[in-house]
Amino acid sequence: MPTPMPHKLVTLQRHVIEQQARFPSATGDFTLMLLDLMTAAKLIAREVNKAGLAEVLGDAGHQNVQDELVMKLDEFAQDRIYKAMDHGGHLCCMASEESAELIPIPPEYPHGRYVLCFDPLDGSSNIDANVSIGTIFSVHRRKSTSGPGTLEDVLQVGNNIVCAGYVIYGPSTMLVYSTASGVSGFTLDPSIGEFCLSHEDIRTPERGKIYSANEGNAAYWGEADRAYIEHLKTPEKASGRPYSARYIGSLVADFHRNLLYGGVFLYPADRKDPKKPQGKLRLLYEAQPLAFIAEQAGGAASDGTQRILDIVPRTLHDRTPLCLGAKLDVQLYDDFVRRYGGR
Ligand code: AHM
Ligand code: MG
Repeated sequence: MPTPMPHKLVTLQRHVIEQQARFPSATGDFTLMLLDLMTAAKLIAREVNKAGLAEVLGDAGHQNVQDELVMKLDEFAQDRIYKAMDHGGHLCCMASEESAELIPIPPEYPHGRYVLCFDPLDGSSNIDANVSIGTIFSVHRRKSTSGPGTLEDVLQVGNNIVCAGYVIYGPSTMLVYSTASGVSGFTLDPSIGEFCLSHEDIRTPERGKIYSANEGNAAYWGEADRAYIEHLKTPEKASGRPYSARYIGSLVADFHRNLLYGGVFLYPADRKDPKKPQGKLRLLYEAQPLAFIAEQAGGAASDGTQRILDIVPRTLHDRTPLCLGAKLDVQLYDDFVRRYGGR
């Protein structure tokens, strides 16, 4: 039986071009940049999909700036995004979870108006077990006026994001993005090599029914975090039914499921690693972009004391506690943090 067609066929390319038409003064720069990124996503999807067959599984034999083991596919994804984005003339610099320093645009190429921050392959510790993983990205307008991009261009508050999204490499590959007018999801049709609109105007439920947290770390959490999760698990407290626990340990996959079904993701500050008192997740490459998507879909994101999008990054690899997902569940988390006098 032929695959049923959606009621209208819209490719990502067309969608991005149509979004651009909303801004009469747009030069097309931004559109072309997103299309370059889309190409990189397709290359990564191709490699991830054949990961078990090719010699691409396993670690690359060294650690990154975060002291985490780098996988071969991390390096592949980093390289493809860099090579797709370095010469288009749209970016003034990039920053990646896998690079200790700012990534400059080579001097022989023009420097553009935008900054790209990305996590090339999030959840990569899951790669060898064939679990869904993802790429996360955000785009800011540069602050400096010309020439190579600077730290000031990258260390911007999330409120300045002009576009953010993620690609999830799962049973199918999906790209979900927002340019601050709602959230749209596209599924890659591998037979034609196109991302096609499959999830129009994604809205997340106001209250969820799922919680996602690495409860194995609860002994290292603060009291507010423990009490909050306990609350969600207690039927009498959690509006009559306990929340279901779902934790893949791959942020994009956990976030994507919760976005569609309704839920809250929590990675609190913990005392497991004295070098990482703010928890594990990175503000620029994970928290900010997903907070932007969550808010655009009607959800919320907080560190317990403030909106993630209000936090000003101080360094390229700042970490932040993260509560992300359904609006009422995130508000409740903030209430717990207040009630317990802090995290
Ligand atoms: P990574 O960027 O090195 O892949 O680490 C981030 C990942 C997230 O995808 C996930 O939410 C988290 O680490 C899981 O951490 P933990 O194993 O501590 O639960
Ligand atoms: Mg990551």
